[in-house]
Amino acid sequence: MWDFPLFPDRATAIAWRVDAVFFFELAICLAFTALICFLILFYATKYRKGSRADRSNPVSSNHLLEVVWIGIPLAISMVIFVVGTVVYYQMFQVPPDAPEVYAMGRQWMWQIEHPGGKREINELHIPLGQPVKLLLSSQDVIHSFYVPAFRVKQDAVPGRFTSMWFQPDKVGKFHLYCAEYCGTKHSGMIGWVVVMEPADYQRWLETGPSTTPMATSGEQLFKSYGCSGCHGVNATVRAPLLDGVYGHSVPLEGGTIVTADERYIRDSILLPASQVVAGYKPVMPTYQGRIKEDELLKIIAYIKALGRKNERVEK
Ligand code: HEC
Ligand SMILES: [Cu+2]
Repeated sequence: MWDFPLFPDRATAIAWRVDAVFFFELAICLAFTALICFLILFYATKYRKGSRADRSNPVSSNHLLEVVWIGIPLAISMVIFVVGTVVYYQMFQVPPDAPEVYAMGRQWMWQIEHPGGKREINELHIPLGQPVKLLLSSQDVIHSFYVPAFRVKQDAVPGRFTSMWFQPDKVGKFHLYCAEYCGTKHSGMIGWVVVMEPADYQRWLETGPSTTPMATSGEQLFKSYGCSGCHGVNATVRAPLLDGVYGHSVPLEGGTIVTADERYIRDSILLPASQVVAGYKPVMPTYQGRIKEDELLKIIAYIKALGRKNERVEK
């Protein structure tokens, strides 16, 4: 069978909106292409050699005409800007209740870890009709998480977190690509996003070997790396308790106030001297190069879980 789809599947609500922006801009381009072709033919005919068109008194300036050809393109480009911005905001405003899945890019695969600790490689299983937030990171070079059927794409950058979200509205298997040239086997860095009925998804989560939730593994690492020696309740070093830090504002030495998101916690661990909490001494050692990327994700998941349990406490 001759099967040549011009467009990939549309499996999220945003997919239609992205396509609508595309078709809208395409329509504008086509309209102007048609207009220009028409004018070329029209004037080429009218002023062809030997025609009796009036060539006396050529127009040298026409203010009305200039206002029109500046005004109309300006109005059109502002409309394109507004339409694009609206869709962009919809794409990047993550619903607050979306569960977080970690996706780590490395040469040349996607390692996925669900909050419950279930892991997969080059496959992401998600339930139908529910928003999912992906927290992206990279162990080596820049990768890019790209699901054409969802019309979303986001870089995974070493040394920091980026995030994306989507809400699938179609059951099925959809291509997952790395969309950033990342070395020899970049083209092999592909996989599937599998959208399942919520009940099937629940069953899928429960199959396979039992898993340790990320936050639990994180707690163990928190102890084995000696974090608890300073941040624990009974520590002798004066360090902030981390309970409740996630999602709250932190006053820093120097007067600025930041919100403790994943990025802040990550920087606090890898580059502690860059952001020192007000009232504390910069005694925390850097863990750059000592903690592996996937371990870091677990420690962060642990600190975030602390944040949900308790309100911020002072020590
Ligand atoms: C030698 C003691 C010490 C150790 C070990 C230590 N920290 Fe810290 N940590 C501190 C101190 C002191 C601060 C506050 C000053 C600053 O921001 O650097 C801090 C700040 C932080 C912050 C920011 C807290 C806030 O309230 O904003 C985080 C997050 C953090 N540490 C996580 C960790 C993790 C994770 C580990 C283990 C991998 C760790 N720390 C190991 C002493 C320590
Ligand atoms: Cu890649």
